[in-house]
Amino acid sequence: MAKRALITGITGQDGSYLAEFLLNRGYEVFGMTRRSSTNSFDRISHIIDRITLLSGDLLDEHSLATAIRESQPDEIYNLAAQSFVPTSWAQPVLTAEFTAVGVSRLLEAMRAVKPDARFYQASSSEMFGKVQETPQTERTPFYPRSPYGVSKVFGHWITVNYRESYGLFACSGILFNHESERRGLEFVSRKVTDGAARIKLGRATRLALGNLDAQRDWGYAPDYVRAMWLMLQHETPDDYVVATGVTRTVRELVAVAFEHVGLNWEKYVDVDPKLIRPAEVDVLVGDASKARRVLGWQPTVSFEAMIGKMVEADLARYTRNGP
Ligand code: NAP
Ligand code: F7E
Repeated sequence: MAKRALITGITGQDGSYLAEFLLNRGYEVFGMTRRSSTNSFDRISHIIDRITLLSGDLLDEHSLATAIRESQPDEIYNLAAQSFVPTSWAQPVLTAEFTAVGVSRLLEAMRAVKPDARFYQASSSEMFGKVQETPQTERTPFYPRSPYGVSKVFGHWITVNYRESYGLFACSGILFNHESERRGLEFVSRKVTDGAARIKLGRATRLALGNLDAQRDWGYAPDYVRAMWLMLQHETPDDYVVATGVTRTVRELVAVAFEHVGLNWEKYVDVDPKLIRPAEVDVLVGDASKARRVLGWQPTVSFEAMIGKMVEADLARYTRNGP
């Protein structure tokens, strides 16, 4: 019989890639979506006939229990969250409700309705924040630097706690930044590839950015959803860092994207002080040797290839859509 998976956050970047990945492995895929006045199905429109959507919200535990009851999942992937770091300063309480307490609600619903399901929590390198050691591993202490990071620390520890308290098969994947053609336009990678494409096509003349010195360990999202799945296939539940092991500055990211369209970025980019964060995570670099050793996971797409794909997709989108 086909395995069944329930994905919260299926309309997001990772949710859409994970749904495709699981469909390709013969899974029956259920996705939880929340009601809005206009739907946000762009990333899943190509597979919408092959998945079952269930209505639910991380704020509403009853809806989570109903989604689990209706889907009877073997695996639950909790990818839903308020995931944009700057918004977490503007809406800290809502961020905590979604990104922190929402994890407790989902775990409680699973404990009550389907305790034998396997659970994946989308934890984040933002938990390392002001890093206590380099590179960061599963044993590096957390020091989050935003309400988002603080909320993710809660989500991580409540997942570990439910594993230890109730014996649930619950894993926390500590994923470093991962990007793609489906990344939201507000995140720096996509903002830059979209900006380079628009400037190349004469649709914009300038691109405003914040801190160009920040350093991130950027990987490709389809590689990272494979790691989520591998965690739930292992015989024992555990926590894993998923990263490339290479860090780059935002400035390097900008240079690679603009170079791809044959432009010198320094002529087009402005630094806008309004985009500087109240507290910054200066440099992240992950050590994924445990995921490599135990799960056999490794990234397959280089940073340059990923940025190239993203710029090409943005150019194609504007060319397709006309002036
Ligand atoms: P994303 O594109 O922002 O997607 C977030 C998803 O969460 C969307 O489907 C959104 O639905 C849903 N959502 C938000 N609030 C919700 C609520 N109250 N109830 C139900 N659904 C809700 O994020 P992503 O990049 O795919 O990331 C997936 C997960 O991994 C997130 O938890 C993120 O924090 C975490 N993470 C991401 C990265 C990364 O680099 N991408 C790294 C580490 C961890 P709508 O479409 O309705 O808004
Ligand atoms: O910023 C700097 C900014 O917003 C990266 C989320 O998926 O990954 C993501 O969080 C860096 C920061 O991602 C702009 O200051 C400069 O240092 O793309 P970002 P993030 O904050 O690292 C983690 C792992 C998650 O878990 C999150 O959910 O880029 N930066 N100029 C800028 N950032 C943005 N957004 N916009 C700028 O104009």
